[in-house]
Amino acid sequence: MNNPVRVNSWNSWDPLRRIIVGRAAGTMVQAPEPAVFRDWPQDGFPRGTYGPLPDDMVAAAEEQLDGFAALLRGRGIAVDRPEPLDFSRRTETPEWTQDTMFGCMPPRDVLLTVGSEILESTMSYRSRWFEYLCYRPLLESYFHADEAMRWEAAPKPRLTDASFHAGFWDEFEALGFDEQIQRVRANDLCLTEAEPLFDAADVCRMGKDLFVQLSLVTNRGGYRWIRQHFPEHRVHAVTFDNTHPLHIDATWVPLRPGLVLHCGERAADPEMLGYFKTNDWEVLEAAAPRRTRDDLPKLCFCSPWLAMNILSLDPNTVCVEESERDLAEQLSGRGFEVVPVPFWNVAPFGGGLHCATVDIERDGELQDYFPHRYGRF
Ligand code: ABU
Repeated sequence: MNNPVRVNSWNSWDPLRRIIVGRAAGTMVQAPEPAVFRDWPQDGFPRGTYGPLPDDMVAAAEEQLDGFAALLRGRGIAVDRPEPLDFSRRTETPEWTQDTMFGCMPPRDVLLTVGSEILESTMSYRSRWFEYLCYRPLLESYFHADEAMRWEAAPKPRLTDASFHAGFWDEFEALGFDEQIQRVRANDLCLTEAEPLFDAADVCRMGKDLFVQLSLVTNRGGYRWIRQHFPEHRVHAVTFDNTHPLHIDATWVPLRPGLVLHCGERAADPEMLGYFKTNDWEVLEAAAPRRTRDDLPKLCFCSPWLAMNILSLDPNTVCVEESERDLAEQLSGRGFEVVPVPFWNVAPFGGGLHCATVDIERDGELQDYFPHRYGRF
């Protein structure tokens, strides 16, 4: 590790000094399991089938990930990379067996940095239960290099059948939009409340406030666990009008104090909007993505709103996928330097520029950006 390590990050916009960038190698269309629905007959993976993503797709994604890492290094940011496992291996605990793992492209899902702490999330897929191991060499090295680093792990979940609603996907996919949204708002989705479950990417860090999206991979117990774990923070459970909520980082994206980017198709709860407005935050509706659902890369399980999954290098500089020119223009118009990064080849491996990274060090200290209360917030 070249630069001295100091784990410190309270939000997603302070000047970035060190980051982890994921890897695509070995990523699988994972074997069936209760929380995951995959059905891509046109791309060689009809429901129930699984296997490695094709070599040409891996090579194209690795090229973009390496290019992004080089770009960040060129700007003086230290970049660390995880160590992939053999994700095609069967894994098991005493309570279940899973035929494959997934991959390690999206570190954002697994690790949450809050101040000097890095927290390993529970994860909610059996195929991702062991993914933390890809990051252990880095976490060990940070722990040895930085005396002040706090290394935490949420309770490893059991993920027995009791953690999932049997038959959820067939029942849910047959519902209309309004019924699906009602279920999302009630967090009556795939996960039961048998145990706390969350992915780190459902947490939006804004200084003293942490916003936790209840989603397909984060339940109320997960939110409660996070709230209890960070007693000095205000931790809020939030939902949006998104029929398939999976991580908050293509829905609600803070850019700098006073400005948050919002996906207009995924309406926020009025009380949440009131909280932001009362505290003088502008909620900016993001420009529509250039891609539609029909021209997403094959085997992509994210939506076109991955366009919004941007990475801030500092409060005035954002990395945006290079073909998303409307969003780039919108942000340039707000005074941002926009750094274009080719990245759509990475999407089938689990996300965009924010998903593919996790902040380890940013300048700055803990600040309160929301001095005024509003409703339940
Ligand atoms: N973590 C990526 C979320 C993608 C989406 O909302 O479509």
